[in-house]
Amino acid sequence: YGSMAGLVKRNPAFSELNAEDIRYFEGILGEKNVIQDDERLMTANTDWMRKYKGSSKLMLLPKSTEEVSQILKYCNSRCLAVVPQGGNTGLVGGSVPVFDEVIINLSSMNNIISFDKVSGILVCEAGCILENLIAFLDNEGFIMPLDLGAKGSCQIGGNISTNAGGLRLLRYGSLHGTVLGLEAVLANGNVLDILGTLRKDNTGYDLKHLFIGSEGSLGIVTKVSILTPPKLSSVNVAFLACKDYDSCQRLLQDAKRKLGEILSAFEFLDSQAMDLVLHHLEGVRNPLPPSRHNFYLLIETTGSDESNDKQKLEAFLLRSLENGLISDGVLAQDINQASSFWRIREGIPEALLKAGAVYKYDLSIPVEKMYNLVEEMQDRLGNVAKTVAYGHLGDGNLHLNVSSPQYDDKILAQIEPFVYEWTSKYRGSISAEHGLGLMKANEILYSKSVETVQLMASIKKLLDPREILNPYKVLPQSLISAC
Ligand code: FAD
Ligand code: S2G
Ligand code: ZN
Repeated sequence: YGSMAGLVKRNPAFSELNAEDIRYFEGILGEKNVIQDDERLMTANTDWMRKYKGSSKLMLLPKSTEEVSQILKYCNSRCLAVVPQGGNTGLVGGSVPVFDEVIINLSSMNNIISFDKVSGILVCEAGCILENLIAFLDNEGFIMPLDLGAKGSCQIGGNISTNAGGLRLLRYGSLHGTVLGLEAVLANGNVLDILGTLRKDNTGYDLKHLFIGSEGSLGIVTKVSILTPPKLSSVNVAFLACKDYDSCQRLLQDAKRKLGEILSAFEFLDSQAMDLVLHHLEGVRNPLPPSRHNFYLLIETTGSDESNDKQKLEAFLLRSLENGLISDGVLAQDINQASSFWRIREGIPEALLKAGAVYKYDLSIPVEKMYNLVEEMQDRLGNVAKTVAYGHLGDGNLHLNVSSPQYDDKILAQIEPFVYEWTSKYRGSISAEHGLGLMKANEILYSKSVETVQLMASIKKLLDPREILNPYKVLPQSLISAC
């Protein structure tokens, strides 16, 4: 879809990069960490969906907090805008430049600093890839409290900066609960060390929460301390089919009661999502005999007693079949089958990308209403595009995606502002877990009051007075410059 520069104007207060800047950065980082190569810049300028494309001429690869501090201190003094970048898997245009912002990529800061096997507290650098942390902890008998389809590329610093939700939030909660502390570098180069590893610390304002979900607009997260749960021995995964959405949401209520403490994930996808995955992903098949199933559920339980947990889940499935809440279901017999069920759910974004243009909406909506929006959206679109619905039903988080062979402004006009107005009418959130980025910076008032956003803008102004950190993102430009 190319550059979004048409939607925003480059801030004339920002300087343009010059040869002296490059020399300075090479002096502190070494030439090989100052990237001007077109190929690598092309990748770093383009988001995962290939929907947002910046025109940065420079990517920096700092190896330490000290180097990040020197970079920001210099950029702040030169009024050079920057965009912090982790794994670049963000889906709202937040991780790539809009114009020529300098890209500060954290990939080289990927060391594990400490792990306490008694408390399960991990301290690591922000550039650690989520999948690598999962593997490290697996050896120690622990797991990460979050898991998402982008685990192979996304970094813990990016997860924190987007307050990523993911597939395990239902059981382990949000990063606002599991992150115990962090280290961040502010726009002026000051290093904020709130890298505490205490479960309880009530000494003053808990400032780490400002950075969790701030999408690189308040500072660059350089280190993290996070509480990791022990890895439990019995994990069971069931793949179920329901004849209607009402059954799905009633099953969720049942699962919370009847599976209770062992429930660890409750994901849903509709038949359009299933069709896309089967059509676009190699080697993926529907574990249930195709029939008039309209909805699929993936339920995972995690506990410490294999026989008890399996028996509990089997009894739950049997009861759900008898009372008609599910029309079919299969319990994974081994880890491979469990992974094949997860592959269906986690593969949907990739299948959507292969299907053509995608319009992504990540919404928190009251569970009982959720599918009404999907049906109304499909009515509005008719046959010019397809609605695809899936998501973390357990968290009331709908991923409503509209798929069409090519991008078309007329389709967008059918979706926006309708989808935001609808969500706002039900007091939902126009961004459940992906953040606002560039895509929704001007839509925040559908979910937050003007006074609230004005306070956010004044905090932004306090921490980043020259607005060099990830400009044009998260908050409406008008409100920031009005401060
Ligand atoms: P990036 O995309 O590089 O950056 C994201 C934002 O954080 C940008 O605004 C960037 O400026 C900022 N940032 C990055 N690193 C730092 C840092 N160290 N300090 C300050 N700011 C920083 N998201 C979910 O919440 N739940 C899901 O289930 C989920 N599933 C996904 C599945 C797929 C296949 C894909 C492609 C994406 C998915 N996402 C999901 C979205 C994305 O993976 C998350 O937002 C993730 O947390 C981004 O991490 P990242 O390291 O790629 O960050
Ligand atoms: C998920 C991924 C992004 C999307 O799969 O849970 O967060 O909306 C999403 O395709
Ligand atoms: Zn998600």
